[in-house]
Amino acid sequence: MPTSPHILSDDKDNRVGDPAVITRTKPKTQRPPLYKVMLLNDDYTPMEFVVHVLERFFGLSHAQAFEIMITVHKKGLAVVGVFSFEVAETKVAQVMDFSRRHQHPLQCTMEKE
Ligand code: TYC
Repeated sequence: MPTSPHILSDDKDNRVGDPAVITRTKPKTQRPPLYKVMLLNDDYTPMEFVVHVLERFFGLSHAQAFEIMITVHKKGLAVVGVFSFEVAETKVAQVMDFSRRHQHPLQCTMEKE
């Protein structure tokens, strides 16, 4: 059945050219939201410990880890990586737990991109 005599409908009764209807031509592929994982500077955590954390939990090379550690040290924080919610949550928990167990105040947080 046509929707109205003034609106053209296709063979599936979708209204064609009706401004009230938004039609999607491409199939919608939903991407999951991404989360930035950030490391925060403090005055007490040893630099070598931060480098070790970055190598161990983020799979960075020693050179990459050192570079990010220095950025955090100088700027106050840096993005370490971008992940799905579950992976970001796990990384934050691993870093926080490892730091606490070594009695360092290192802080790691996540934020929606
Ligand atoms: N500021 C620390 C120091 O001078 C080093 C440090 C770097 C601490 C990065 C935390 O996320 C951090 N020992």
